[in-house]
Amino acid sequence: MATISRLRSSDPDFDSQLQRLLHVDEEQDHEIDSAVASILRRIRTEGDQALLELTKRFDSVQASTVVELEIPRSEWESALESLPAAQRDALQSAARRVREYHERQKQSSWDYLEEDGTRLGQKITPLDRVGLYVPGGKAAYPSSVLMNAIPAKVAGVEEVIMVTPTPQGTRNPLVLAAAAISGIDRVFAIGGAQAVGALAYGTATIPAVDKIVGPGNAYVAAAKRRVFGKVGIDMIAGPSEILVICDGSTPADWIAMDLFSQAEHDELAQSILLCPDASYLDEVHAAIERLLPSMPRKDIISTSLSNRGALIEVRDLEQACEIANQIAPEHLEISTESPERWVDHIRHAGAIFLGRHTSESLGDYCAGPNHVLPTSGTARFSSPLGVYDFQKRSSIIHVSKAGAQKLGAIAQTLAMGEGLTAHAASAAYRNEPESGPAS
Ligand code: HSO
Ligand code: ZN
Repeated sequence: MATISRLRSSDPDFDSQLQRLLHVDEEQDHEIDSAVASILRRIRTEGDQALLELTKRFDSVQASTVVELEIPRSEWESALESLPAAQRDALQSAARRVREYHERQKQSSWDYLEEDGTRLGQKITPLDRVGLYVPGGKAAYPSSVLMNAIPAKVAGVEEVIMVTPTPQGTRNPLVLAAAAISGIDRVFAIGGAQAVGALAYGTATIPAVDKIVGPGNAYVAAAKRRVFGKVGIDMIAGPSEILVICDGSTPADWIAMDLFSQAEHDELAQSILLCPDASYLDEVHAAIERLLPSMPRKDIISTSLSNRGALIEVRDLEQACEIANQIAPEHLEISTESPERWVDHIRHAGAIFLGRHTSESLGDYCAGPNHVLPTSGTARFSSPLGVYDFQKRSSIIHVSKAGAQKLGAIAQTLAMGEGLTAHAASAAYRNEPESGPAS
């Protein structure tokens, strides 16, 4: 039987109860980190040979060269063809919708001309090469392949290299099919910290990438943290979260199932409901108890709900929005009449789902927006994964002869103030009215 906490925002110690509920143990495991450090060192110094040995040790995959660990495109294409038609069509529709949404995120270069002929601008360039980590085992989500690879390809990334562990040589056909439709360029059957190291440093066979994205276990996360700086990384994803604000007008079963939908990801996932109506909270509570026994992942759901879930009675929907901002959830459902009314009140959430027909699960798979979202309150300062994560900006500065007079005077003064005379002289050379070429 699932127990889920019932809280009331009017309780005198509500704030501390909420803090306890939101607390995530962020302490990093030193044993994992030092194991990862030595794996990365080996990959950096021994390259392919270390990758082969570690892949044999951790995945029981025996190969004599890393070349054998590349999964050829023909295999992903036949994985796609062998899928039941409904699966293939669903993946393709999802990919199309995700692509259409992300096309709109493309940034463009811009510039402007000043009166004296100086031109300033910003040039947008896609990253050259990106690595995508796809976990093996229970969290191998083909939908995450689409959500990571499509924005990279829309951004114009030349080469996206996917790595995925294949324990005992077992390859996941849905993941390979997703690679085939999302524009991935190469796939290697490697995983763990050793795969992250191979992508970051490059080996004789694995090309070094500029950025590594995609979720992974604690070893993968520790490896990403360690290679950050040598390459870019995406955010380190925490457990999934859903926060529902409901006015009590949505069928209780629907909301119970929305809470389950994130709880089923992980024992540490977080599902919270905020509602001003206590009797509606009773209804949802009853729906949870009634529906849970029929869920195949009932053990995970029930652990997640009892450890980190809550049904919270709030004063009104305004207060619900304030609490939502405090939590800054990964996913926020506003399941009320006229949900648009509340959007202006929300400042911190990874994705906002409006209205009773918008279940969060639609966003996980196929609505179009990205499902890689900031977790653990990081929506206060970060955003969904998008095309902009695979594009970078260069500043463009083209100063005219007249502009050099004006800017030179400013720069010289500031440079002298900093005691940097070469800076000042370099500006001054161009600051002599009759000197130098015309443009
Ligand atoms: N809700 C997850 C993404 C996902 N859901 C993948 C189903 N498959 C991200 O928080
Ligand atoms: Zn999900």
